[in-house]
Amino acid sequence: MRTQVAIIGAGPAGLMLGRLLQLAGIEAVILERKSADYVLSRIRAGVLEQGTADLLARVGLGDRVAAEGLPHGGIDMCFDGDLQRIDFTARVGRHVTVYGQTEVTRDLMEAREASGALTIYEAGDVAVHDFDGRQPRITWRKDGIEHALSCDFIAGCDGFHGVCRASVPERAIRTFERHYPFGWLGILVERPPVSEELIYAHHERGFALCSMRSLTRSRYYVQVPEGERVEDWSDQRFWDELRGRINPEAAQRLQIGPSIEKSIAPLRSFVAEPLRFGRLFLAGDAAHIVPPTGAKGLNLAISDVAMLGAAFVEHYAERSDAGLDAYSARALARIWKAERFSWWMTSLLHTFPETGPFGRRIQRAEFDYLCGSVAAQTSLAENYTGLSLD
Ligand code: RFL
Ligand code: PHB
Repeated sequence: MRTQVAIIGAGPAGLMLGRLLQLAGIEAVILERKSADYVLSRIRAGVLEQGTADLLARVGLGDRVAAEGLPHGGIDMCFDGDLQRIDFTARVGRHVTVYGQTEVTRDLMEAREASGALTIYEAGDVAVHDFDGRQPRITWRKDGIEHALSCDFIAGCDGFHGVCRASVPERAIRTFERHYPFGWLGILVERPPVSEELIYAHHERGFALCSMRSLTRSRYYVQVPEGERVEDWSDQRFWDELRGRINPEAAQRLQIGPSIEKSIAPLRSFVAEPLRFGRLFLAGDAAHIVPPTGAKGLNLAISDVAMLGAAFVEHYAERSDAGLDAYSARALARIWKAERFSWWMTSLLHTFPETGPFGRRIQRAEFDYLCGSVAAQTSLAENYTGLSLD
């Protein structure tokens, strides 16, 4: 079997890249370790930057996000119960859209299936070969049979624990990492959200976030120490903790109910450099991780493949490798800015073991500065709604 671009991973990065290539008449095969149902059942990100929603529309998938997505013109920042709204529309003339990653994935999967393009789910033991030569190859096992695919390029869109980054020789790659000694305990509940917009809250007991998936379904998070077990968190314990960390008006309005999903996600900052190894390109979580506090993970995966897709189109349609040669540096410039913003939001809003009384005063001063400065609000709004591709 042969194709032009072999894409490893059917998450948002792999599926969006597949869509961009397909619209340009470039052949691609997607190989995914899990089943389609499993991929769709993962509850992850919920906020789309304006550029991400715009790209969905540009690739012909704008209808459902326009009908069901919730445009948000701002967020609330809360510090020890004090509230400050950051008005995105007033500050930068842009907004974000609340639309779950599950829905983005579903839209891309359905369009791909309808187009007849090939996705191989439940592909085991995927291995990438010869990407430093002219003719890369992929092998995998399915239903007990060994398969092989040769291609011009490999796109490693296989997430943080994928095989692509792990296949690069250690001397060719440099990684940068920051570990946070806490995680987010999140629950999903079939109740209307506590507020029209998201509330990001700092409290001495830790961070809390009030988010949503729709007008009837809410998503809430609280910071928990590393090593905490979901089994130790009854719904009641979660609600009590959340109520104690957000502003009293919101705590009073909060509609609670039985959780329909409950899980703990670790927090990490991670970047791999470079993003290109011969004919292998990394994109999305395969190349970088941000803590979710800036709502950047999914958006960064999409902006990476917007750049990579354009570079492949340039290669095939214009016979120019300028885009492919520039991809790593161009994508990393944007990735590091999103890393900085996500780290900054995390540092402002969480309680760290080493924070201490001085650290808390600094966090308070940062919040007070944000409240009193249009420039600081503009900076937050500009980053949250998404920086331009260059
Ligand atoms: P994905 O979505 O992880 O997709 C990678 C795909 O590759 C497959 N795969 C393989 N396939 C074949 N062979 C192999 N050897 C393979 N190894 C892996 C995987 O099964 C998967 O389908 O990466 P992508 O496309 O880069 O998209 C990135 C986003 O998914 C990610 O950045 C965000 O979801 C991050 N994230 C969150 N971001 C937010 O902005 N807000 C959140 O609330 C939020 N919650 C989360 C998250 C990520 C989580 N992870 C990765 C553990 C919660 C969790 C639990
Ligand atoms: C979510 O709704 O899951 C969500 C929203 C904003 C974030 C992180 C997660 O910053």
